[in-house]
Amino acid sequence: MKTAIVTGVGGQDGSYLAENLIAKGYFVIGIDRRRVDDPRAPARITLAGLKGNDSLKVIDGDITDPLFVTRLVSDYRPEKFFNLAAMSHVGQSFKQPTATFKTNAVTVINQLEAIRKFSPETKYYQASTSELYGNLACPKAGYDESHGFRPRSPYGVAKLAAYWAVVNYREAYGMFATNGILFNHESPRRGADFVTRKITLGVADIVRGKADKITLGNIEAYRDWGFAGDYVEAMDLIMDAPIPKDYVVATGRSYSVRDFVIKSFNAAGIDDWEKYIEFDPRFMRPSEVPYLLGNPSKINDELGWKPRVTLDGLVSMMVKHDLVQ
Ligand code: G4F
Repeated sequence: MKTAIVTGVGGQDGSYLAENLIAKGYFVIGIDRRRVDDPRAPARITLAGLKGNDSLKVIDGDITDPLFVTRLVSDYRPEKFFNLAAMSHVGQSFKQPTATFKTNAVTVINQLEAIRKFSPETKYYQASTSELYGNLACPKAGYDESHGFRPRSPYGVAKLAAYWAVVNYREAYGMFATNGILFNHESPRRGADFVTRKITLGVADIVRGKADKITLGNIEAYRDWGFAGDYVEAMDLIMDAPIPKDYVVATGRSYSVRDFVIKSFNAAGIDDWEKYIEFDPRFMRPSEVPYLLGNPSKINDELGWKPRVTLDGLVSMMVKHDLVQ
């Protein structure tokens, strides 16, 4: 049986990827940080559909511990290693810059080194990000793989170091190591502190009379938002490619946070959305990424990947889900 390790298995992407790999016949070893046994904890919810599945083994472990990682790689010598665990909240990274660097950069080097030493045939996927581009002038067709980087947060800086570590191990040691440069991807499993889910949960609370406002920061930022379920398919296509390369994964369309707000209220049948939105400077970032648009031509041409869900489809899926919670 083919084996894959997925770090961050309890998160949005990890849970979709685990489902996807299991459906393809993989035995998945999912790494999750030990947490109190709270049935509402995100990992318990996202993995609920896989409960009791013999093809999933969840191991509690801390990816910042190099000995844990080394033992994991040498014990299982998996066919694929997907590194999805991270300190993934950009705003929060300003408050924890060194912890973010340890989790998002140093651990990647530890994982690559463990694979180089103990399982050089293992293919490695790093969850890289559109945050690398920062605030450069975005080409009309969107950022692609040949574009330079200029991160704007401790999160982006750490992910940039990890990006280059992956490229370096590929070039120096001939390892199958890749970066998926994913633009924003969302779903009903998205954490409530990311803007899309905060909005759809807020809309649902307003409809039910449990809240009368949603407080947000910069609603003029633009993002290229796709559906996380589509993006995990891209991850595995990248790992099955004949040659290890880095790929942009995006929809090729960018919308503002304001657009997402309007669409979410409209999906719940509310037109006068403005009276429900309040500005709160606490949600502003010391430096912002104002505009992100990805150009997915390379993954489309070389690997045949295309997103299936549109932004309207995504908004409707998330609002519907949150209305019945
Ligand atoms: O939803 P966000 O927090 O996502 P962000 O910062 O774009 O990062 C996400 O996507 C990246 C890929 O590009 C990933 F690498 C990263 O791990 C994460 O998944 O914020 C989106 C935009 C930002 O411009 C933010 O300033 O929404 C703006 N925003 C406005 N009000 C807010 C809020 N963001 C959050 N989280 N909360 C607000 O109240």
